[in-house]
Amino acid sequence: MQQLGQEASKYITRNADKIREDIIQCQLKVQPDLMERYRDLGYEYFRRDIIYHLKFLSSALTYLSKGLFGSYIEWVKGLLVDLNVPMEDIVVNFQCFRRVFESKAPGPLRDVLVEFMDSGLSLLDVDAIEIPSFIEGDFPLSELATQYLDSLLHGNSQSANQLIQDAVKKGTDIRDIYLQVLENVQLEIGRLWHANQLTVAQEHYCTDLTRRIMDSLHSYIKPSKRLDRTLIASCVKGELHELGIRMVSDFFELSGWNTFFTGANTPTPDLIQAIKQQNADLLAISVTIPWYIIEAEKLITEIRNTKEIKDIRIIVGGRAFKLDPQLWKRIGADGFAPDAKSALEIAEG
Ligand code: B12
Repeated sequence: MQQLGQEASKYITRNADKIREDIIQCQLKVQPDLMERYRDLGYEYFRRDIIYHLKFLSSALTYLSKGLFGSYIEWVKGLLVDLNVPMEDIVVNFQCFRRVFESKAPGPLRDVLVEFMDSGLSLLDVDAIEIPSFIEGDFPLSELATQYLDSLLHGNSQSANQLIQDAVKKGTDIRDIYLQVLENVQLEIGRLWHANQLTVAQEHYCTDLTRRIMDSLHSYIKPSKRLDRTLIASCVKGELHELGIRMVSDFFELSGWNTFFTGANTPTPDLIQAIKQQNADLLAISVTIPWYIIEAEKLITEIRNTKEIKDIRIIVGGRAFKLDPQLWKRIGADGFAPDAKSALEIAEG
């Protein structure tokens, strides 16, 4: 069955352009006014989005994970509705995916593709669940998180920075600032962007400031003991979300580990070379966008086939693995943790 999913995934990747044209033809038959309603730019986005949907579907099929595809459908539905795309257009679009697969996909792949589309379509019927705010929760630093976000959204970098520096000087643990303030505020920024309440420029501004504040906090990392253990922390090839794995790396450093943080978009051969050179004990890999899970799997396979480093312990994490909690096992990792604190716990436990 897993092999069928992988073949269906390859079929989509190889034929994406043709499948897209068939889906568009199907949708134009049902909604002939679509091109006129969307105008040039809207129509371009509509065409582009079909490729995005196919990429997410393809990565979910690789791991036969309806959970991964379902979470994408819920996410994309919320995104498009908030951008004022009529629900009917979204439903017809995904119905056309189903129709095209049913009529054109080769025999054995057809069933699995139709099954995945049916599971996705069933979620379009359900009312969108409103994602609650990440900073209004009942946690000790929620007020600081609210003030910090407020400063960011007003473009007041000095006040944002001052809030964090004051909290550290008052003795607040950097780890609490990372997880309760910086992580939650990043997730809140993502939520606001998804709800069309924040622009990409604002997100970039906030993320960059948070990254710079993390840089400034680095000077406070003074572990009470030094361990003779080395962590390599990295994102896979293509993956640009690096704040989370940076937090993981800093947590290990605070606990006395030597850390070698390579950050975003690290090419596999270079990472393998780094593992050898650093004589690392542990590799932490981060994936946020599901279509890069395959890169993590390829990396792990290559490490297991490389004599000098084949026994290194590998843990994975990041948003993609949280969407389907069983996924880490299927790609051959040794462990998974949902946040930086538990990453350290599984490594040292
Ligand atoms: C900032 C951001 C970006 C920045 C990243 C910059 C940077 N330097 O990191 C940029 C602008 C590059 C970006 C790009 C994109 N993004 Co973006 N981005 C975000 C945002 C708003 C915040 C991410 C973040 O900083 N999180 C905070 C960190 C601390 O959390 P974390 O990564 O989960 O890490 C914690 C744990 O997961 C864990 N962990 C992390 N790694 C590891 C590893 C191990 C081993 C372990 C054990 C634990 C662990 O520990 C961390 C700390 O506790 C999210 C929103 C969200 N909900 O995630 C969207 C989001 C992830 N992005 C999204 C999208 C769609 C994209 C783009 C595809 C957009 C586009 N059309 O181009 C691109 C893809 C780029 C790419 N190739 O990777 C979507 C993904 C939707 C989906 N269905 O998958 C999100 C969810 C936005 C949204 N709400 O819709 N993005």
